[in-house]
Amino acid sequence: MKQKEFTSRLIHVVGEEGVILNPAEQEFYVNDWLGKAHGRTVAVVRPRNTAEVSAVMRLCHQSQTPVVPQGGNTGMSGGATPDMSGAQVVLSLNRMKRIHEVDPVNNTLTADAGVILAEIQQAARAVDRYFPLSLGAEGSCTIGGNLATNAGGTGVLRYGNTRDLTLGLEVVLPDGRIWNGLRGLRKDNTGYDLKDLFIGSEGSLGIITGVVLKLFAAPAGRVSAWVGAKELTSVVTLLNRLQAACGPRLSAFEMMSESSLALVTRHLDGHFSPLNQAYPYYALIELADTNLNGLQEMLQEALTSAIDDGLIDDCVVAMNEAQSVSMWRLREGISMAQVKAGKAVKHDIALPISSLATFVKEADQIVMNGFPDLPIINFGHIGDGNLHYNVLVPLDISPSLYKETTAELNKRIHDLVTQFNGSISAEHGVGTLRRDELKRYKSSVEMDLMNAIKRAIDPNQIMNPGKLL
Ligand code: FAD
Ligand code: 2HG
Ligand code: ZN
Repeated sequence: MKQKEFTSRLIHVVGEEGVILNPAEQEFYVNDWLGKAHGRTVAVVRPRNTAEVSAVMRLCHQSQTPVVPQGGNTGMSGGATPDMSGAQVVLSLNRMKRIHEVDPVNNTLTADAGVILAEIQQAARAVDRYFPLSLGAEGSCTIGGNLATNAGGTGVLRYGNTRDLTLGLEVVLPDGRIWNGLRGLRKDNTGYDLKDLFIGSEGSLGIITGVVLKLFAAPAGRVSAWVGAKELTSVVTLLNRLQAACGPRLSAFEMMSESSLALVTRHLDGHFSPLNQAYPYYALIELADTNLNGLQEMLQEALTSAIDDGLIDDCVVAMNEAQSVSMWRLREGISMAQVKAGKAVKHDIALPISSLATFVKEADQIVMNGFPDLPIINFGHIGDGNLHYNVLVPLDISPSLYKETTAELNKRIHDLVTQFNGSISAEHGVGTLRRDELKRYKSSVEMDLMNAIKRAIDPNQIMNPGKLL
């Protein structure tokens, strides 16, 4: 099919305003948030509903046109960016924004995949329920993108990741057929769990068009605290103590190294720092409950005893929501501060919590020996064992040296992750960023099974080619 005929058939399906052909208007869709992935596209197509997605996919199936699904385009692994060929279609879900049902009795919410995560959270709050997925990009990422990457964020410690929050799915397959699995059931043993195949598949198997999500009782509020410690191992011990003392009230436990906080204060947040003195490690801790009585005292008491025992060095408990918000702003600012400060070589890794401190000691040694001038930006969701162990490279580094440094750092850090039985992709996904490394670190049996699933569902390989596999 000629390009002109193809684009006019796209317009026939979704209307003029649903197809972007002008390269200047395509700019947002062909570059990623980090400014690292760039591509070109034959057209950006923005269907309004599942029937239109299905018609677009039928057309792409017929013409063998590769499709790159895109939600909010906040991903960090290059998964939503087309390649440079100009032959791929970007299928954006950003006009599929309806919340169809909020059911406070079944504790479920049914929505289109293009709904922004913050709007899902808001719709749950409106019926006095809670949707716990929370991450720095929540004002612009979509729930479909969250499912496609099995996003993590700060609530995983208590509520699990996106997979754990999903009950049902609707997916348009590569040939345009629609699988309606929009069931709000907590038990359904009728064969293979197909929804779990699509969650985390990064657009490589089909287009997620609708979701049924779990809702939870709304917490009455939260109490936050900021802790300073000399050793990472003390921070991990504090996590265990708080889990024992506070049980499910412990709703977040984030760690930041001094260099991560310094980056935020230098590039974003003036000189605000919750403690008077600097420490090598900080933790941002949050308790939440449906009943706030005694919550602040519980946190205060646990932290005071940790100071008395010499486990941590200092702490401050937020006295109100505004203080909580300022603490969280520091934590959530680290990604943007990295973009401003340099080019981060990112390692989004998961480790057994018991190995975190030893891993970091060894990794720090590797970086300090091999790359003594590069700052380590180490932070993350250590309550669930997820570190963002990043190394900052100057903005003006030459492309060839950047490539060489990235390859060397990735190899050394990811080899170490593997020695500790960890994962080289905890929450951001594989995309193009980790695709080649995946083969190195996954067994051939796992790769064979994944390739067999890909061939079974997408035999013509039109779904997000070059990503993940
Ligand atoms: P996109 O970036 O548009 O796409 C991501 C991938 O999903 C691509 O492979 C794309 O092809 C595929 N995809 C998107 N929509 C669909 C669909 N409907 N059907 C099929 N495939 C689809 N991530 C975390 O996990 N935890 C964090 O704490 C976190 N913090 C972040 C903070 C900042 C400041 C930023 C910029 C990003 C952060 N991220 C985090 C990464 C990112 O926000 C998440 O990966 C998010 O889930 C991506 O959603 P999106 O809608 O932007 O997806
Ligand atoms: C976070 O936890 C995100 O803030 C982004 O996952 C991590 O910028 C990063 O490396
Ligand atoms: Zn993260």
